Amino acid sequence: MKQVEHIDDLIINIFNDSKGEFVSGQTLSKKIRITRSAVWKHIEGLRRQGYIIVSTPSKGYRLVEAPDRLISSEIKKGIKTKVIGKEILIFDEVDSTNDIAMEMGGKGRVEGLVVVAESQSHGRGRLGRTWISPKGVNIYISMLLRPEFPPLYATTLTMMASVATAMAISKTTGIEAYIKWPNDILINQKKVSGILTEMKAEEERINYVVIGIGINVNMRKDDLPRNLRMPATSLMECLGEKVDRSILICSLLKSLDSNYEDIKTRGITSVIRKWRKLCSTLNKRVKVTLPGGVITGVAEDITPEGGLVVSIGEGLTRVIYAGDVIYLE
Ligand code: BT5
Repeated sequence: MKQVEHIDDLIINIFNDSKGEFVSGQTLSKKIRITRSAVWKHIEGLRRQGYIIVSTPSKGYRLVEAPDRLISSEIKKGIKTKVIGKEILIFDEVDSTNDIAMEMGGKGRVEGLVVVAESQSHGRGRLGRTWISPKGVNIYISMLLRPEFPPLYATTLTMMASVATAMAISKTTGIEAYIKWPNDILINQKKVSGILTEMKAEEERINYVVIGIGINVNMRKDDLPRNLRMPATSLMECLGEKVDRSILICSLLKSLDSNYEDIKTRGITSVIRKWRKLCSTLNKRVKVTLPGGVITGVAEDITPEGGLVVSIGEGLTRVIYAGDVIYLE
């Protein structure tokens, strides 16, 4: 597990500011306060990561092409948030960004800490399922929150994340994305994103919550996972062109931050209102697989705690808090 180097980020920022011009080794060494041989070592390191950097003894270094890589300073520059994204950690490869954020929560790290990875070796869905997480093409992100409401309302945070994800996707790409209860984001009935909320709680209070979001961004059609319970898609497949992952992450963090602020200052009603608008599950005939069996009926409503109200006939309803939904129409 290697955190992407801070010095590399500084060098890239200087190259970006130079707008394609040469930057001398001396300038880099002065600005970053490292020796010229350390500059050279970092340039070599960046080349190994796929950066194309030309150099001449008289002029110095020039960045010709950068690989598609997430950089925390670039993301920080693109957001002005109150809580979410105050600290952003980016890793090349982790087991699961949720595991890292949960660990950080246990260590008392600040609310709003965000963990991002280029790939996950054990990306997780609910109930121990796998989240397929190839390198450098998608978004795998987890954030640490310390909300001051009882554990019963934790599902509201999954709803908040679903709203923020659907809104960020639509804003960045212009594609309409919809929420499928409880934690899927769909485009054209295919799954483009999934959300995993985990928490450490006592009976009456939440110690901390981690919300993990996976979004298939630039996965090519042929690389999309097959034979899943629900067909998968990526934003690139829907849009026909690559999507800038940094811009999408910035939009996601901003949307999460403003919705979280809404919950804290005005309660959950406004997020639930937005959720209803973006949800494709309500008023549909559904089959719900529960831990203890299967029910069918019409998804009628959502409770303030995030439970799905399903009308099962003869005037009877059931409220479901966890399960997998299939649309029957
Ligand atoms: C989810 O679970 O959809 C939650 C996924 C959360 C992933 C994020 S990535 C960042 C953070 N770190 C983690 O380790 N996890 C979170 P669930 O509803 O249980 O759906 C899982 C199912 O989705 C799998 O069993 C597959 O059928 C399907 N699936 C797996 N990978 C997929 C992908 N990349 N795209 C679409 N579907 C996928």
